[in-house]
Amino acid sequence: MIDFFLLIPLLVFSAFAQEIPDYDKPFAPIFFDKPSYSWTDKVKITILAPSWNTNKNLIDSIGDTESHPIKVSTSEHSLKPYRFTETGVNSGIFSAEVILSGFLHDANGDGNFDTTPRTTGSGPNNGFLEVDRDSAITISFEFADGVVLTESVPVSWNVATIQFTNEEFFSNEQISVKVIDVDMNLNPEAIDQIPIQVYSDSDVAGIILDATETSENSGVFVGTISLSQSSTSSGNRLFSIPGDQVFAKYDDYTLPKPYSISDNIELLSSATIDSSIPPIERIENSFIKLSDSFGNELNSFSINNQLQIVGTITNSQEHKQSFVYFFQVKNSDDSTESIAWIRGELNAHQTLDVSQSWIPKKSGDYQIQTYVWNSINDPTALGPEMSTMISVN
Ligand SMILES: [Ca+2]
Ligand SMILES: [Ca+2]
Ligand SMILES: [Ca+2]
Ligand SMILES: [Ca+2]
Repeated sequence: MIDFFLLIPLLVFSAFAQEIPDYDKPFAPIFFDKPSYSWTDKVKITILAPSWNTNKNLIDSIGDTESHPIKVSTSEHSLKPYRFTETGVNSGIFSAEVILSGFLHDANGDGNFDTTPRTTGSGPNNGFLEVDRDSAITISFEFADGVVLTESVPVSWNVATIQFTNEEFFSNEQISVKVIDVDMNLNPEAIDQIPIQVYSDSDVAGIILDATETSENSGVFVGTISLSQSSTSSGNRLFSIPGDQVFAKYDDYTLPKPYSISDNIELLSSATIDSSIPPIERIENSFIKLSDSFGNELNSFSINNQLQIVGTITNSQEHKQSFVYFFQVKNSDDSTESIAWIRGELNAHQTLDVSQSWIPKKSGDYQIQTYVWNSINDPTALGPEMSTMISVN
């Protein structure tokens, strides 16, 4: 029963459209698959024309006759007659495709044109049509004698967007950047590529990455790189160390009004690179050793005798690390008797002995502590704290 009720209005609608066009409220059964197009897009057009379904058992065609032609045109170029074919033997719906072929233009700034403008084809899927940057595609169909249906859709360029997939990456992660520029879908039936410059604070020249279209007709481009802390940039590998900003730059040479056709703009995205090693594991802080000024290990301690507090630190990372190393002595009241620090930088995997002298002035028990921070102003611990107790007589 439900099917029956749905069928009735459709038949009435079709009959109305076929016989008595209402010119105050024009019947325009021509549809485009997008509200606007770029200069090298594929345009899919659908026309509802049930009265042209002349054979319920065959795929019918429309538009390819001299008496009732379909014209696909811009203000400068046109394809006529252009054949549309029925989507099913009894659908009454007709469709066709036209690929826009743009105009001569260098779309990526390399000095060469990237398009092959041409106007050719007779439908339903083989047509190419030249278009300008600011244009429109118009379909006109002599639907019945003296009744011409038309529908237009705008063509323009678009400002691209560029973005890293995250705001922050770990240094051992793959890093992806995405550019959306539908104007660079230069061939809607093949995967296109665009160049993106990717660089870091540590390598400002960086690399040129070929970003690949996600599908034949998407206009969305993704490129992926890896980072190295120890090797120079090459291919899809960028030299960058934790703490760097990385940047991706895309030049859009296909800009809409009010830009001129020859303008280009630079679009930039940035992200932060964080070490994949947690801060507390970046520097290995070894046990404290206590010695006299000749380096001999001490087991007993007495007033007014200088002792050396000796620590050993190792950089666990593939890159340089600056640090501040603290020596602190506390008495049995937990008050600080002495504090000193050393500022420095460790190369990748470098081990360093650090020492500080101290002369006990009073007998008693003392706690000696060492710890390592990122900097005086950034008390992020880069390694575990070490502690030992001594008795001074
Ligand atoms: Ca048919
Ligand atoms: Ca070019
Ligand atoms: Ca493409
Ligand atoms: Ca563009």
